[in-house]
Order: sequence, then C-alpha cells, then structure tokens
Amino acid sequence: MQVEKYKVSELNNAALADHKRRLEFVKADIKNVEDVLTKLQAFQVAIPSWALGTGGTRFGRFSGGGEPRSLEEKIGDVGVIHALNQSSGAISLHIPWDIPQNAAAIKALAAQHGLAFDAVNSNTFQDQPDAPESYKFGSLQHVDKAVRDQAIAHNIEVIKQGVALGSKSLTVWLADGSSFPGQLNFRGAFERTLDSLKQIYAALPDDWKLYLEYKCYEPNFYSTTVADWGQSLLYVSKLGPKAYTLVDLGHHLPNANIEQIVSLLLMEGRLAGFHFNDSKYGDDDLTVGCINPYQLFLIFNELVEGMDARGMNHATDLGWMIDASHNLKDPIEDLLQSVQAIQLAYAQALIVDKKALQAAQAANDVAKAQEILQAAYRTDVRALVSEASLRAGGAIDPIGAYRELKVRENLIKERGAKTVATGL
Ligand code: RM4
Ligand code: MN
Ligand code: MN
Repeated sequence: MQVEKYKVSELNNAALADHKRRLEFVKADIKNVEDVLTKLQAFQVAIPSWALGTGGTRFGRFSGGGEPRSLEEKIGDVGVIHALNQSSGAISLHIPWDIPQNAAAIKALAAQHGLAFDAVNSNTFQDQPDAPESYKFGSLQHVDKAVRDQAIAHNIEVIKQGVALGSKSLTVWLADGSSFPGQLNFRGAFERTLDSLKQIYAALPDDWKLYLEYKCYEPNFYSTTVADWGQSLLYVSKLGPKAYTLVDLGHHLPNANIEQIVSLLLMEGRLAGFHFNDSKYGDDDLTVGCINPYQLFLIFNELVEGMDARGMNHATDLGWMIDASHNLKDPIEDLLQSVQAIQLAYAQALIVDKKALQAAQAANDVAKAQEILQAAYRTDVRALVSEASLRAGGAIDPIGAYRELKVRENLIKERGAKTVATGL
C-alpha cells in the first residue's frame, strides 16, 4: 500500500498551527536548533524484516491482520513507515527468513520506496529442512567440522546475497553455547568459533564490515560463546579492522551500564552499532524507550560525545537498527514508536550543554553535572522531531497519520486477516 503524499500534507496542514506553537516554545531554549534539525533529518534507523509481523512467545502467537506474506510486502510495510517518518530509509534482512529470489528486482522495489539495505543477518540458530547438519549443539563452535563448515558456508552465502542488494555489513549472532556445566570446553569453543569467524571474515568484500553481536544467555542457559562485550571485543580484535562489536540493548545482565560499554567500544573504534529495543527482564525485544527512556538518552549522550570526539558522522558511521518483536501491538505502530523514541533520545543528546558539562566534571561538581544532563532529558523535544519529519516530507504525527489513513485496514483488505509473516 502506498501512502499518498498529498494526504500526509493535508493532515500536516490541519496540525500545523498547534505544531508551530509547540516548536516555538522549545526553540526558545535551544541555541543550536537548526543544527539539531539538520542532524535529525539525516538520521535513519533500519527496520528489521523479521519485525513486520506479530511475534510469538514461548507459548503462542496471536497474529494480527494484514501481515506481510513476502519480502516484497515487507518492503512495502517499511515503505509505509518511511513515508510517514522519513527516518526509516533502510531495511535489514534475516536470511533465510527472507531470501531475495531476484536481488535486482528487490533492490529496485526498495529504491522505489527510498530504501537501502542495511546489515544482512545470518541464521545458524535454527535448522533448515534441507540442511544435512544440525545446529542442536552449536554452529561456528561445533565440535564437528562438517557442522562448522555448513555454518561458515551459510554466512558466506549471506554475504553474497547482501552484495547483490548493496548491503555493506554482515551481522553474526550466534545461539552457540551450552546449557549445562561440563557440556563444553570454553577454550575449545572459543578457538573453534574464532577459526570459523576468520573464514567468514576472509570472504568479506573490502568495503564490508562484520558485526559480532553478543548475548549473555538464551537459548543456552549456562554459557554462550559470545556472551558479553568483552568476549565480542576479543574476537573482533583478533579478526581484524573490519570486525566490530554490535550492541543489542536486550542482551545484557540486569543493570549493566550499557552507556559505559558504548563509550569504551567507541573509544576503541570497535563499536559496530545497535540493535535497539527495550526490556525489563531479559531479551524482551520491546518497543524502544518504552521501559527505560533515560537509559536510551544516556546511551545517545555517550554516542554524540564519543562520535564527535572521533570526528564521526552520526548518520553514517555506525549501524542503527531496530531488533524488536511485538506480541500485542500492530508492528508498524510499534516500529513508528521505536524510531520516534530513538529520535527523541538523539535530539536530547544533541542539546546537552557539553561545555558546561565538561566544566562541571573538571570541577567535580556532581550536582551541576546531573542538572545539565537532566535539563536536556527533561526538555520536551517532540516538536523538533516532528519538524524534522515535516521538513523531510513526512508527517508531523506519523502514528496519528497511520491511523487516519487507515493503513492497517487497507492492508487487511489487500492481504487478508489471517496472514502470518516469517520472523520471530
Ligand atoms: C537474537 C538476536 C539476534 C536476532 C535473533 C532473532 O536474540 O537479538 O540479533 O537476529 O534474536
Ligand atoms: Mn539482536
Ligand atoms: Mn535478541
């Protein structure tokens, strides 16, 4: 379904007076407002192809209506999101959940919606029906070379698919690990995994990056072979300059200081980027910013500070991706909320008074430092995000527009009420 530009404009016109009033209010207190708006407009967050349908829990899946039945329809859904917010100009594919049969046609379709392909993701955490070897006891870590070879070959195949789509990075997330003490020799598993990763790394084109994602538990309950940022950093340091550590916000032990991890990975030049989501207990894959928006702001504060210190381009020098799953909400609404939460945190980080913060830090003025950070966090920057969207040709209120335009109702008419998308 195509979102008509003129309909978005009509809705924007109706909302314009209120929007302008809110914008003037927030602008009065912000010195660098044009800079913030320019940066917000440039900032794009990739939508995962596996999050466009309703996700399941361990016990069931309650599919919503009009879910995309094919990669083409998934691209159409990301096109809807991007048309409304002008900030979701990329899609990240999980293979083989999504296999582009005709890469040139898929690429052309994506381009029609203004979409590029972000990182491609391999999947060696599920057995495929026609595969000779099983990943029951791991993939790149497996004790049996035949299993490792199959997993390596799959990753190389995913790189090839990504090349055909114009992607520039491979994300490797491994479910490898062990569920019981004694099951695995940790050092042996590390060495085998490293050796497998080296073979994948060797197949990377020159301008590609390998993102190694860590996760402290699940599906293995005793150990995972890339468990935390230290272990990921160890692998990527041994692999070479094209390998980076990917931070998925849901993959830490409770109360981990993720912003500090982000700061240090950036300092080392090894931060790949993010799988954004939120969580209360574990890898809950909830809407970004729905549980702990302050943490998200603190992460962006480190990102802006650290990227500026290294002269990095905020929009292009890291991978910005969502990795979420929606059991109850309409996935498109959930993704619109997620992107907006990221933009809000980014905008708030951009308005932190950095000079004043540095001075407070140098003077050990703890209360002042907190005041400075929280002054930015407590600023209502929603009008700035709306203005960036408006200037880029999107909606002042993307979710409101999605509802007004009855997108889901139309998708149900087009696709039916009982469709099920591939993915989580
Ligand atoms: C994992 C991890 C990966 C994602 C899979 C589906 O927990 O977050 O990034 O590809 O889930
Ligand atoms: Mn992830
Ligand atoms: Mn995850």
